[in-house]
Amino acid sequence: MRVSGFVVLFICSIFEYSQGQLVDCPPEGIAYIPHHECNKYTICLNGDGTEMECPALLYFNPETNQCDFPENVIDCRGGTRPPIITSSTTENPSTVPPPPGALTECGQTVIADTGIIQYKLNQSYDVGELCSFIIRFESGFMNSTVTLVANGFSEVDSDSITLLRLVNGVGTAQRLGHQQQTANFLGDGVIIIFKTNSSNGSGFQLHFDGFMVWPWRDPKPELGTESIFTSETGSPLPANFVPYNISDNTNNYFIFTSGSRLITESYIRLSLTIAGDMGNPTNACFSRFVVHSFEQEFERGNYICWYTYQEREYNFETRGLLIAEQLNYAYQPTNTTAVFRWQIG
Ligand SMILES: *[C@@H]1O[C@H](CO)[C@@H](O)[C@H](O)[C@H]1NC(C)=O
Ligand SMILES: *[C@@H]1O[C@H](CO)[C@@H](O)[C@H](O)[C@H]1NC(C)=O
Ligand SMILES: *[C@@H]1O[C@H](CO)[C@@H](O)[C@H](O)[C@H]1NC(C)=O
Ligand SMILES: *[C@@H]1O[C@H](CO)[C@@H](O)[C@H](O)[C@H]1NC(C)=O
Ligand SMILES: *[C@@H]1O[C@H](CO)[C@@H](O)[C@H](O)[C@H]1NC(C)=O
Ligand SMILES: CC(=O)N[C@H]1CO[C@H](CO)[C@@H](O)[C@@H]1O
Repeated sequence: MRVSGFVVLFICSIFEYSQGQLVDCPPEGIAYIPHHECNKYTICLNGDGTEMECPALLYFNPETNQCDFPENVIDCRGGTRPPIITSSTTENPSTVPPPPGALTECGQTVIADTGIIQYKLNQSYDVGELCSFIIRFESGFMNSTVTLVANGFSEVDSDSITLLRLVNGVGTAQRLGHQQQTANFLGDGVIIIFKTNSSNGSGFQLHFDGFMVWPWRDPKPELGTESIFTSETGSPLPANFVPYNISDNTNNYFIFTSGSRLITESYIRLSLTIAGDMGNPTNACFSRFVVHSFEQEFERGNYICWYTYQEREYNFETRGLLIAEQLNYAYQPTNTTAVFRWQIG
């Protein structure tokens, strides 16, 4: 999937000119305001307007707030529309419709280089909410920028987005929120976790945008499976691993949450039974399992690996979420299988 993203720059101007006329942004929330020139429009974000331009040959359609084919934009004739009168009180949506292709549901995973995640934008979130998304870059290893375009986080939830980059496993954590609106990293993908402390705020929209680091290299996406279990009841759950592949590393990621909503007084108990041979002749642990936990902060797990056939059970507990990863290192035969069991409460 490919979502043609647009980047909203935080330009500190309250007003934008539109054909000699001031565009008056509503003081709060998001609004899309059409322009006299049909291929332009203004995005207002909490009172700040940024003029945007549609991709070539498309016109902004105020009925859908999207760039559209000219034949669908009835108020435009010959590239212009009649002067626009805007009022700061007309645009005050209680929910903001997501852009096309945006991820909006907790637990979604996507394979794309560019896209939008919009969750409860201008809609209240709940106390202890927990929502995660997995992005794997379609073109493989990318230089990616994740930008928090809009958010209504309250002070106690000021840094409520955690990004975990994926690069041969779960890498370093970065926070996004009031302090920091942009993160730049190299990797094969990213896990995005939204976690709240209060019910005082509203959600967010973020954009991710990847660029090839080595454009001359063949695109080679990271292989593996990825799943977020938000409301599973069945246990045991066999892991659906992409098996060992002699020519490629395969990295499989599993995220467990107790529903999209964290039950703050409860723990998730996860047990992981691994059977097989991870083929680590030097104990280098290239092929391995790792279980990370996340309560307030991301806690890196220890490597689990061995080199002769074994069957072992591991138990983990968290009130936040658990991320289990299985890495199969190419050129090193493994034949592991794993079964997850869990209990909430
Ligand atoms: C990645 O992108 C950032 C921002 O565009 C840039 O500053 C940085 O040099 C890039 N890094 C690489 C390795 O291409
Ligand atoms: C929630 O509160 C805890 C404890 O005060 C704090 O450590 C954590 O950073 C807060 N989380 C967010 C998202 O602000
Ligand atoms: C919500 O905000 C109010 C102030 O606006 C504050 O008094 C209250 O403690 C906040 N509630 C939570 C759960 O953070
Ligand atoms: C193993 O990896 C190669 C190279 O990416 C791919 O063409 C092939 O389909 C993979 N085999 C399996 C069984 O996934
Ligand atoms: C796979 O597992 C079997 C035991 O079921 C073991 O005997 C065998 O050596 C393993 N094969 C590889 C390639 O690791
Ligand atoms: C549900 C919700 O939070 N609605 C808010 C959307 O934003 C406007 C201001 O732009 C608020 O007035 C609403 O309360």
